[in-house]
Amino acid sequence: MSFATATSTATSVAALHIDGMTCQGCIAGVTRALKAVSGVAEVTVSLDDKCATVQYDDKQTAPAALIAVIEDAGFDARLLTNNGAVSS
Ligand SMILES: [Cu+2]
Repeated sequence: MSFATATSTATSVAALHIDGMTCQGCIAGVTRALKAVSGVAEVTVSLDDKCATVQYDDKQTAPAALIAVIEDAGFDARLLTNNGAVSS
């Protein structure tokens, strides 16, 4: 049995503010950490905006888990928006 397409179905998008990124290496580390989360389909990290945009399957993961892996990678993260809604 083979699974040719392992791509997740992105149902949601979260924007995260990330503090502590200083260079391309940091971006690579954050991107790698986020892409390792099962359910994450697409990751865009901006050093200038201190922001990550993550498309994910909300049946497999959640913004809290995304924040946790970023913090595990050594950065501070908080949720800005989820599915376009500004978090309180
Ligand atoms: Cu760096």
